[in-house]
Amino acid sequence: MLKLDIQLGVASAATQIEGGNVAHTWSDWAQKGHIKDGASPARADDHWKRFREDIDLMAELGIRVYRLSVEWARLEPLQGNYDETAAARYRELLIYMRSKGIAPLLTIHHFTNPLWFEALGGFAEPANIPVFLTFVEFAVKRFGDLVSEYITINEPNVFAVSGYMDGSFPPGEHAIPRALRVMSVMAACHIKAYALIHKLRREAGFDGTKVGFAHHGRVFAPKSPKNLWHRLYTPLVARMFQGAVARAFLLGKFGFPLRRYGGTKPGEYADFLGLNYYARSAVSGFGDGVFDNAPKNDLGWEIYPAGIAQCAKELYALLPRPIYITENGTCDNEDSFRCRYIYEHLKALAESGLPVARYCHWCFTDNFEWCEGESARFGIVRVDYETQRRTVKRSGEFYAAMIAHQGVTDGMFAEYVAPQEYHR
Ligand code: IFM
Repeated sequence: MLKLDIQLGVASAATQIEGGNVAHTWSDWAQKGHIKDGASPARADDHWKRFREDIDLMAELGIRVYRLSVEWARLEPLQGNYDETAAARYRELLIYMRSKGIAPLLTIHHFTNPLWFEALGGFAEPANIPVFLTFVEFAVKRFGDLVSEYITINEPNVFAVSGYMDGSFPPGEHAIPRALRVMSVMAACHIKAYALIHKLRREAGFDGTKVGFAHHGRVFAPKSPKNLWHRLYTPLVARMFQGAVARAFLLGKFGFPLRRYGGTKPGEYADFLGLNYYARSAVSGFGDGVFDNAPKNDLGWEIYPAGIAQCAKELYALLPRPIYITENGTCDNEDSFRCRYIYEHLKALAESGLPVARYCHWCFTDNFEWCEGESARFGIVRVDYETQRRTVKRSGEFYAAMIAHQGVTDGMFAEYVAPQEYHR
């Protein structure tokens, strides 16, 4: 029996599930033909209209915590021009989930910018820090009575590297200094948003506020341990991709290769450590690699369960706070190894001795997976995009059973985990 003292929830992001024509960077990116299967976030899971059905399904599976995000471009379609009807709909969603006993963990920024913000230079422009904060203030004023836990920004390193270094995300740039500047500006946004959210909720008479960010952590290892260059590159890549970002966001310390913007000060800027963990990278230079014989998911990412505890430990060494796994999951289009994946990652956490309070599985429903479109399935609930029919997968049944039993019984292990194997 694997006993779990970890609250099990699920995660999602607005652009990936809501659907609808919204003037943001990802609808624009899709229109420009950058999505591999030609999909668009305009379809996704139609969750904007079907949220009750999705929340009902979560409640049926016993889920009690849901990490969701708001779509900035929907709430502020033009700068300073807020859509109160959209805000009212998010309130309906939040009220509905709370009525089903599901607590929200609300992400304010998850990869997508309104087009007007992008035109101002987005997060590459330090002058835009107050623009982001104005939106944070709007969100907390509208939803603060319903939400006590916030993630300011999701995966700033992935956002910056994919958008400004490898060019796979909008705006599709290829310049390392720009990527570093974006991470630095986002860190300033987070630090200021951390203080602002606490202040606004305190002034409104609410307590229990918790604020953090969702860090994308990977394990980096030299592709060939005998190769000197691989060994030298490994700590450098780890620092540039994640180590420096974590220090900046959590502690307000800006060392190489980041810079301080916005007059922030060193301090402690997280009430929990949010970690999104997926894979290990084999390092042979800049860029992403995989080990030859490693188990891999359907996108070719290595499956390396021990890494989730390793990354959590690194964050905890920087700032000892309760750990929230804000994402962990895998692209398994046939749902043929997801139960084993979940089991092994949770086991690594349970055995780590770290204070892991929460685990939000990515994702609840299959959804629009950015550049991969609809063809990469991460959900424990299958979505037929044509009919929008939802079907709980075997991994969804397993997840519900883990919640009901607060762990994995020997019978569950034999039924769901033991028969599954990873591809190589
Ligand atoms: O779908 C994404 C999510 O938006 C951010 N973290 C990684 C997930 C899987 O790629």
